[in-house]
Amino acid sequence: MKTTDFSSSSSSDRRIGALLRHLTAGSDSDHLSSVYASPTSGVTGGSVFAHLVQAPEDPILGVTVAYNKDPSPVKLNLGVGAYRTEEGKPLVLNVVRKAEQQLINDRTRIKEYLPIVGLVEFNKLSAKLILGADSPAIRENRITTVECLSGTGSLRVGGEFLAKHYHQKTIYITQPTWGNHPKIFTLAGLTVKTYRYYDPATRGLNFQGLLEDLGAAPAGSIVLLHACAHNPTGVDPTIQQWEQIRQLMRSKGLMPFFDSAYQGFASGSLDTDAKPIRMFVADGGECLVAQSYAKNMGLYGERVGALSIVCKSADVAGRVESQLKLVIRPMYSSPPIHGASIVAVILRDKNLFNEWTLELKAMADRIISMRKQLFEALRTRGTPGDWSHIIKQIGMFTFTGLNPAQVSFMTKEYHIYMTSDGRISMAGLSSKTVPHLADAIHAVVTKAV
Ligand code: PLA
Repeated sequence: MKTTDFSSSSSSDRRIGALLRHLTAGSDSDHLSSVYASPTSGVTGGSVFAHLVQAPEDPILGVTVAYNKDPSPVKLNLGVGAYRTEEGKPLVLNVVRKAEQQLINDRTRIKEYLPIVGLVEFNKLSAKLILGADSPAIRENRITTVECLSGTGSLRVGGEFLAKHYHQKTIYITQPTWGNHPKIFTLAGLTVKTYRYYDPATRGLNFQGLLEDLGAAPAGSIVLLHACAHNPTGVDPTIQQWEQIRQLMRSKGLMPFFDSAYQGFASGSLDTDAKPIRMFVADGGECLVAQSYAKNMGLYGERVGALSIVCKSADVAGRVESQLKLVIRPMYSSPPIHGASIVAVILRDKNLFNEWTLELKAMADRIISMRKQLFEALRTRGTPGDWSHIIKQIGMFTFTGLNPAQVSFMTKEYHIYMTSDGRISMAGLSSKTVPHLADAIHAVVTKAV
């Protein structure tokens, strides 16, 4: 009999295996499997996964699953943040169609693997887009940018890099935040804590609480900042407040990690929405930025994004990049070509770029107009309560203040789908559907569910 020394194995399964072999000397693997198998498994037809419980749907993407099952003709999906036209249809931007046509017409294009860091031109152009063409970090070549799988992938790669190489393992995220943030960073190997951000009483920023919590965070802690259009609250600090946040964070050596999922969607201007990030870069300090092209270029399913790490010197940036490659290679090896190529075509061409900014502004303006229409519709109905936050909040979402019971009533009675925290995606509304939503909100708040 072949003897194997399992004594150094840390796995209890392996130790049990060794013990069984010992007890059943001369046994074959059939004998072992009969001991290992659960009573219902194997040839009798049961599954080795039979013990699994049904996992809950994702709190955001699960809303779409429920919506898709609803046969009602008046159903409305205001769950996931996905832009819809006035006709309620998903939108592929005209510039994206043009860029794709260019790519298809170019017979020299090939499908070889990209490098681990992705499409190099895309990376350069993405850094320029978020930091500004005149950024000192770009001029001094002390930034590394890697293409990642949209915003989520960029956050995850950045999180794992920090967990491996940064001395502080705690990341502070806003209370509340996008539901995926805590999961991404926990799985990346960081410890997640929250800082106060939103004040339900004013439906605005709890600036005092924010300053207190960041002021009390241990020196060097990582702080996740929503660059603009905070999800889910739609509440952003003013530029003066950003400056105070910057000063506090720099004085304590807190590490800024920006999540920029909505550049251009808050104000309609790419430069205005990138301002908070540029303030942190202008002071010469280090930071991380996760960028997504899902919303602002409508490339949701193409999964295009970038992670940039701004360093103190070109030398450090080069070593950071070498380590990022070690994070990426075993995760997904290298990123996809198509989406990043679309972005590169648009960002490199002056005319296409200008056309994009116009289409982006049109999307942002339509969302702003939905805010006004919904606010007016509630006013016309005399709906009790102050609904001015609908027009004050910015970006894709309104944090209505409706509670889970009220949301559930609206789904059941009005076929309106939204996340249970009362967030609605304004981008999913149209002039035609505003009255239906206003009727539902009016009904639910006057009913005292
Ligand atoms: N960061 C924030 C703050 C987000 O809101 C989202 C997407 C992402 C990152 C990730 O987007 P990406 O990976 O597609 O680039 N939030 C959406 C979608 C729009 C989602 O939950 O996946 C939302 O409805 O909240």
